[in-house]
Amino acid sequence: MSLTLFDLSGKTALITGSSRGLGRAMAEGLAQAGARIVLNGHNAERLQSAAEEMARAGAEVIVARFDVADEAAVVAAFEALDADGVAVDILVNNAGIQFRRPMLDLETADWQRVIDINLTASFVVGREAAKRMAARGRGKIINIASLTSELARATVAPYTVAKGGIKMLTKAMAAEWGEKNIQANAIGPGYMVTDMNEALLSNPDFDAWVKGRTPMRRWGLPEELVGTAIYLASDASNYVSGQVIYVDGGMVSVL
Ligand code: GCO
Repeated sequence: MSLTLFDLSGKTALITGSSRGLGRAMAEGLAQAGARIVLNGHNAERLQSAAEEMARAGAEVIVARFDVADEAAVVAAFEALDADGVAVDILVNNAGIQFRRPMLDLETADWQRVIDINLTASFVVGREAAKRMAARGRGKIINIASLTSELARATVAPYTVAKGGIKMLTKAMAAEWGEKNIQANAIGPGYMVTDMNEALLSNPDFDAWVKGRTPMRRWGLPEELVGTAIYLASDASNYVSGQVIYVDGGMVSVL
């Protein structure tokens, strides 16, 4: 009985920003747990090659190309999925960008772009998914938070503010959508080996800081999010909502 709780067979998962990085790792992991995957990105070439690679590995993959920050495109994408009879049971709001600059030098337009993509888009995509989940009487929403949902680091203010907002958006979703049997939770990755962190990984001082500051003394690997993603996407978490689970080697819990 216990392991079937984690079985995602018959479920469809939309993961935004899933042609690479953390989103791609979670898409592959949810596919291995049995889910059909709706792969999303805004770069057509990267999205198509990711879908082909996953299909060759045996995953059932649908491509949904849209920019999460373009509300009209998001609405149209969900209408297209409706028309194709594709019901999204699991949403992973993963798409996000980083923009590192001290606030004294930060243009408001750059601030706004990070907020639009990393926070507002999760509300818009979440709302469109939840409308349909509510009609079906069940759904799983997994927002991707961050260590910066709890702690600030200099030079990443808009990202920090957005990720702090993601933590509270997750609780707001839990508050409003619990009665519709939608569970909304978040995963807070630690310092992970991703393209977005290339500049940090290749900086010896920052690399040493991460290893010293993390109890496990190492960076995390994208595939190390998969177990938590499967748990939050599955029946194993049907009475869990509003939570943030940090997958961070212990970093957020220690000084
Ligand atoms: C940075 C990093 C972090 C990590 C992650 C930590 O510049 O500090 O990009 O933001 O990516 O979000 O949880």
